[in-house]
Amino acid sequence: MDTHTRYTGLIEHYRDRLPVSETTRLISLGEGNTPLIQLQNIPRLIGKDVDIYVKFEGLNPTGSFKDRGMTMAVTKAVEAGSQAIICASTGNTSAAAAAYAVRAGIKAFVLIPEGKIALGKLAQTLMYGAKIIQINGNFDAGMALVKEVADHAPVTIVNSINPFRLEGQKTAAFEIVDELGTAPDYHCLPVGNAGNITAYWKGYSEYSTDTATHKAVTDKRPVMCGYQAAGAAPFVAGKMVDNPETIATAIRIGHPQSWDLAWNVQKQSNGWFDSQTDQQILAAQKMLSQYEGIFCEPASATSLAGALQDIASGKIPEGSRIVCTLTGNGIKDPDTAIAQCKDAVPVTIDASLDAVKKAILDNI
Ligand code: AN7
Repeated sequence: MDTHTRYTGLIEHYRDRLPVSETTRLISLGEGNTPLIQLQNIPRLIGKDVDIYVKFEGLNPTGSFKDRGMTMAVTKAVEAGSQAIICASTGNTSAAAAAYAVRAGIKAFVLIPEGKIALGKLAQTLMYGAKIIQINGNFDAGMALVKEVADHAPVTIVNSINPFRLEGQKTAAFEIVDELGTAPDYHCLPVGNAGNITAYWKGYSEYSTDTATHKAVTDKRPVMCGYQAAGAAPFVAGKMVDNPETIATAIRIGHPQSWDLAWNVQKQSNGWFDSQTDQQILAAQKMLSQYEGIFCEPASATSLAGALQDIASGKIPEGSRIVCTLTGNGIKDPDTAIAQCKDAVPVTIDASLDAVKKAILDNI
C-alpha cells in the first residue's frame, strides 16, 4: 500500500472541519502547513524565561495568511456559480484574491488606496492579472464602496466579512494545536480588520469543543492579545478612527470590519488590545531578522513588538508559552526594509582579490 500522502492544502487536510462536500471543487495553491518556529536568540537577549514561537504565515503561496481564507472563500464562490470576486485591500488580500481567481478561472477586482500599498503586493497583483482599481482614499473608504457596489454588480465580496474567509483562517489554530499538542498560554496577533484574531479564536474554540462528529483535541484556549499600530488603533481608542496612519500599511485601517466579533474574543479569552508605535514595530521587525533570521513585513512584527512589551512589564508572566503570528513576508515591502538599513548600505569595491580580501578582513 502506498502510505505516502501529498499535502495539497488546508481544505483537504481539515476537510471534516470545513464547509465542503465530496463534490466541491477545491481551489487551492497548497496553502497552510506553515512553520511554527521557536525563537532561540530573542528570549536570551531579553533575559526572560519565555517560550516564544512564531507562526510564519509569510510562507503561504502569495506570502501572507490571507491565502488560508482565500482558498475557502474562492472555493465557495465558485461552488455558488460566481464568475467574479471583489475586495478592498491594503495589499495582501488583493494579492491573494488575484491568485486564487486565476486558479479558479474567474475575474478579480481589487480596490486599493493609491500609493499606500507595499511594492511587492502591487507587483504580485499586477502579475496575477487582477483588475486593479486605485482610489483616492484609504482602505476604509474602499471597503464601504465594495459593500455598496456588490449590490449593483455580480461580484462576490472576498474581504473577511465573507464568513468563509474566517473558516479558512481558523485552520492556523488547528495547526498550532496539532504541533504543540495543546494551545499556547498566549496568542499574539497584529490587528487591522480583526478578522484573523476572530478566526484563530474560532479555531481554538472548535478544537476544544466536543461535537457530535469531532472529539476534543485540547481543552485549553489561549489568552488572545491583539496589537495595533499606534496611529491606527481603534480597539485601543474604543472607537473608530477616521484618518489612520502607520508605516505598517497592511494594518492602516481605522474602521475594523470585525468590531463586535473581536471584542467578544477579547472578553471570552480574558485578553486585551494594545498599540505599538511605528518605531517599536520596525524595531521588532529588525530584531526578528537580525537575531532569528526571520524576515516578516512591518505589520506582522506588531505581534512580537506587543508581546515583548507585555513580557517586559510582566503582564505576560515568565514561564509562559507564547505564539506570535507573523502574518506576511518581509519581501512584500522592500522599500521599508531598505529604508531601515540606511546605515548598512552595501560597499562597492574593485573587482580584485585584494579588495575583496580587505573587505573581509576589515569586518571579521
Ligand atoms: C500582513 O490585505 O486587511 O486583523 O486588505 O496584511 O484580519 O485584518 C490586511 C491585513 C495583519 C490584519 N497583517 O489582519 C488587506 C488587509 C498583515 C495584513 C493584517 C493584515 P486582520
